[in-house]
Amino acid sequence: MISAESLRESSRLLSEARRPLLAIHVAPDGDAIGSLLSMGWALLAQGKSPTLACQDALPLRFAFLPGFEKVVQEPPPGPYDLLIVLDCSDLSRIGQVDRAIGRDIPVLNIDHHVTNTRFGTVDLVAEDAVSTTHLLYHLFRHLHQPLDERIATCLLTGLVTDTRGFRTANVTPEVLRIAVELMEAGAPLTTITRNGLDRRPLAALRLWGAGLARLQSADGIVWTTLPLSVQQTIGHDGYGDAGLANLLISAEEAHVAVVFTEQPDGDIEVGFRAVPGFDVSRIALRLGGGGHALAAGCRVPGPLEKAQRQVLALLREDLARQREQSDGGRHPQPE
Ligand SMILES: [Mn+2]
Repeated sequence: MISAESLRESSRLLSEARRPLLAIHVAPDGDAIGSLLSMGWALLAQGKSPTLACQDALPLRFAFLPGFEKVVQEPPPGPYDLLIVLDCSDLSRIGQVDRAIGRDIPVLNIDHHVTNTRFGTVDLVAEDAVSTTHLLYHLFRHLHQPLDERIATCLLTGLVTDTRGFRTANVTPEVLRIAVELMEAGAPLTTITRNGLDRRPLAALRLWGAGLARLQSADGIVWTTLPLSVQQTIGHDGYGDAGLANLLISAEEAHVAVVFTEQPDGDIEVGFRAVPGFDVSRIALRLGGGGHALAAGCRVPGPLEKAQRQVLALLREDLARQREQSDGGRHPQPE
């Protein structure tokens, strides 16, 4: 999964650092937060003084995670001697945290997105890792970092949330073995599953209602739009589509699901999901975004109607090509 050399290089960067700045992506998810906090605890244990940063406020349902309250949105100007970027396919994903970096410092890029641009001084990147915390597990083993209850809890949170409770196609017996080890170290699986996957603000359910009311379907694509006015009426103050794309891809008719979310700045956030056998990371990458084969996203200029028309046209083309390239039976024509 990861080369011995990248593990060695990572541990060299870490051993040379005294005051590392740790950053995760905007609109943080369970894997990003679990990665940030577990890395923070490991660095503290090694006598470092880490600063943990995320441009956006962390969702409160993750407040059970040890160290949650230590994360800052605007890190002090430093100086820092290492930037550790976690769960980001490219450096722009850390948003305005980059303002705190200051002088030129080495970058340790730890990520599992297939679209990762290898922007680090050292890249600890493996696309077959189910989560960034999966990579951190191996890094911590390499560093002989003991897995105490805090670290185990944060690591398991990334495994559980990015695999949606061990349901994705990339879950191997090895992943489950790691989960067992983390539970034995004290990680509370039920608390993690409930907070990481099953809880959401009431406004998110209202947003789903609005999105479902506008649902459309054609050519194996199921999609909807979330205009800014609708989000404002509902009082949705979260990020993105509140998981609506995951709900749409459960439609039996769907090969791909898309949610178009209008942003306050007029841009449109586009979230893609695919059923196994299809790949939406290619179109997301082509439109300036990134992600995984089955879950990806990008931002395109508005207005909503135009973005919808253009993205759906490109997607239809791309899906037709994917069905053509496949071996006939693998991609049935949409009903
Ligand atoms: Mn992740």
